[in-house]
Amino acid sequence: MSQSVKRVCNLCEAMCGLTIEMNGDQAMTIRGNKDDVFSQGAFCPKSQGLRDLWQDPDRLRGPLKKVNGQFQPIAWEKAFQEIADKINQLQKDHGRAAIATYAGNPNTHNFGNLILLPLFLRGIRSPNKFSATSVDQLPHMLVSYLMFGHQLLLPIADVDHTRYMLMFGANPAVSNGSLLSSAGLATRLKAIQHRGGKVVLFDPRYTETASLVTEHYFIKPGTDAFLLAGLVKLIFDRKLVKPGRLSSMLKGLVQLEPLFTDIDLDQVSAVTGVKREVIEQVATDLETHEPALCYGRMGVSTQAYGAVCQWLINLINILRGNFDRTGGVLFTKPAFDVVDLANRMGSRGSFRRRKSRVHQLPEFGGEMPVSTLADEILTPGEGQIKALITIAGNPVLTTPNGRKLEKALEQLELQVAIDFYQNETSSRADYILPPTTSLEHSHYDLIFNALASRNIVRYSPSVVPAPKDSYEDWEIMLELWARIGYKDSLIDRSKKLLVKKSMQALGMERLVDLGLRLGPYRKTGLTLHKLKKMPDGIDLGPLKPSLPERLYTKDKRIDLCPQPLLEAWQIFRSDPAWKQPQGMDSGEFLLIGRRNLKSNNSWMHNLPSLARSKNQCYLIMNKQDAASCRIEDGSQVQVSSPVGTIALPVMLSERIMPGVVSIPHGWGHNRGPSRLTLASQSPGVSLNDIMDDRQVDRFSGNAILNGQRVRVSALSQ
Ligand SMILES: Nc1nc2c(c(=O)[nH]1)N[C@H]1C(S)=C(S)[C@@H](COP(=O)(O)OP(=O)(O)OC[C@H]3O[C@@H](n4cnc5c(=O)[nH]c(N)nc54)[C@H](O)[C@@H]3O)O[C@H]1N2
Ligand SMILES: Nc1nc2c(c(=O)[nH]1)N[C@H]1C(S)=C(S)[C@@H](COP(=O)(O)OP(=O)(O)OC[C@H]3O[C@@H](n4cnc5c(=O)[nH]c(N)nc54)[C@H](O)[C@@H]3O)O[C@H]1N2
Ligand code: SF4
Ligand SMILES: [Mo]
Repeated sequence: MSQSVKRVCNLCEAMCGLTIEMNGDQAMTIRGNKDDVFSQGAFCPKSQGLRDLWQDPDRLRGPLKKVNGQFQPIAWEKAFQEIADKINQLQKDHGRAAIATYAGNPNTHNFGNLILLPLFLRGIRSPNKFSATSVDQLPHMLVSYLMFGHQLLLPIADVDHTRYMLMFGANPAVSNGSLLSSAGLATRLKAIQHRGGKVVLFDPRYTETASLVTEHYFIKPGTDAFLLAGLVKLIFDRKLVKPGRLSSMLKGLVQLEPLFTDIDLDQVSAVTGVKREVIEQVATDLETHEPALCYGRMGVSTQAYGAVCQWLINLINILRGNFDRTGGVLFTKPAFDVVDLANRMGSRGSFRRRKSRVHQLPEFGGEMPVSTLADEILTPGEGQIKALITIAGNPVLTTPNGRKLEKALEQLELQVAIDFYQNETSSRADYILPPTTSLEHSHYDLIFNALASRNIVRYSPSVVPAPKDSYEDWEIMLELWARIGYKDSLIDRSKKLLVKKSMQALGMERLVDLGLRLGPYRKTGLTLHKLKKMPDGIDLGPLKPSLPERLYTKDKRIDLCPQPLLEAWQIFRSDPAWKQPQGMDSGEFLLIGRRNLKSNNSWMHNLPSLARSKNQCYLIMNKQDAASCRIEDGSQVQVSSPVGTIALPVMLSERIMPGVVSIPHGWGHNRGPSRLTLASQSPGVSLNDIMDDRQVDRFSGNAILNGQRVRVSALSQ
């Protein structure tokens, strides 16, 4: 029996269309779908992980409960009830804040999770909500909230029509694009150059992407805000401010210019390590290339002035008239408009509504920065966290100071993991509730369609049947939600039961259908039924100008100078580096991160098609630096920070800026009673064991993961 299914890969943000062929029960071939309206055959080796994940013998297939330190199977119903009883008891005894939640990255790739998670979190009603957002894209969302009135309204690079792409701290040749869903992005970057355009990249490492672009420049980690400020200054000084049709939609332009008058380009050059001529050339490029765009991702989001960086990037696009313009950056018009739906539900965003208890970090979007999670568990007092529920997240490996978090977890009265792996975080839980995997349920890209370089819509059916007695993530959350609520009356309980039953009867797909029927393409008669008949998807056209209608600010104008960003600017301008760039002692380096091609954060290292025999977790160091520190290629080195020390092999290279070292995150599969047979054979070490959790962008609360200082020394064997 052979069967072929077309399906969008949900393992990263690129959304490649795949053709999956089943031959019998187990044999499965996965290829790119050439007819896909978006990806036209593009795909990457990681796609094979879909099959491996489904077949992985280590993957949990039923719920587990820890009894006397050992996991034992437990029936679903019993697990749900025991967990809910404990949550209710803890909230009754210690208040709502006693229960914390951490939602990891895969939630954004799963439409059931995206729909159910808000309901689940509302049921828990705890201020202690955390997610991977604050180790990632929080600055992007915060700046969108402050300037455009909605945290989900992110400007998207129109890579297919631009003539000039200025890129900071992104490595799409490995990541396949982020906050820029664009299957086959590497080819699209090449295409810009084939049409006579230019791609310029700033990155402290000569990355896989660097070899695809027209020009690459090293920049000292954590200093992009200085460079971007210098560029804005040049735009003003050279009278290049030409917002075009946006002029009438801008607020705060007059206030803006004086901020940049006394920026000194020689200082900028000294701090960033970028030659003054290069900065001036980029300004000239922005003048002579039209349309042009500026894009900055992880490297400039997770650094000291992440929010300032994203603000300045928006300013560069707006001031040059490349905002809301074909070939510049634009807002999308997704078939299921999550941005508008969130608005209708009253959640455009929020900022500083409260502060975290221990470190007074700001709330954003109802969440607290995850860098403070461990201290919120460890610090006694009212509001202390007593229980943690992780939903598709592995914070022991993915959040700063993982060792501290690991210790904190031991102190909890309840830990629950909704995860199909027994890994570094979930192995410490009292209960693990494993959901079905991707291929066992249908798929729709609620978030990434709204972040794509073209408006498209596709539906993906399930490929293999879900086993009997299995639950999808959303069903697990729904079951728990229905039982949580220590103050619930009998009437509340029965109402919840009713909601649960009707959601189960409806299913998540019906909600997607409703979203499509109410969405911006309703007049074309778009329904899920219609979409299902188009297995290659429907192309809804290129991104188009949509302002001022698409803005969510009250006055329908873009706020160029929101008050909170002016405060962030003041903090930035008082950085002592403006006067005197900080020196480094010998043996001291600035640490940056790195992603691995056949991996995703911490969780694909147990999949045979992706696991590599060669160790991926090594330090990259510049050859000159190595010579002065007497470090040999391939030797073991020790890397220390104020919070920890790790040891790993070193690879010497000329492709990294002197004074900078790079380590990938998501490794360290040699701790805890995990069940990751393959991953534990090539465990690596965890970068986040040495990431200092106290280093956060104090303005936004986002973690600083790039540019922390570390000491590197040779380890005698
Ligand atoms: N130092 C440093 N740290 C970083 C980064 C960095 O660059 N440097 N990057 C940061 C970024 S950008 C991110 S997004 C975070 C990611 O941080 P996390 O989201 O915490 O980590 P992941 O490794 O993505 O973990 C995903 C977990 O979800 C499980 N999982 C996968 N799919 C599903 C599913 O469908 N349902 C359920 N229930 N579980 C599932 C996996 O088994 C795994 O345990 O890491 C951050 N951490
Ligand atoms: N294969 C693979 N794909 C992935 C992931 C993965 O783990 N593996 N993770 C996914 C996730 S969750 C995300 S968020 C995206 C991230 O997508 P990207 O942002 O494209 O990926 P990163 O590799 O984090 O790129 C950050 C780049 O910033 C550089 N950098 C570090 N510090 C600085 C700095 O101070 N200034 C500048 N200018 N650059 C700096 C780094 O050298 C790195 O090349 O990738 C996604 N896709
Ligand atoms: S690039 Fe991303 S979406 Fe495309 S096949 Fe690879 S993992 Fe899947
Ligand atoms: Mo991420």
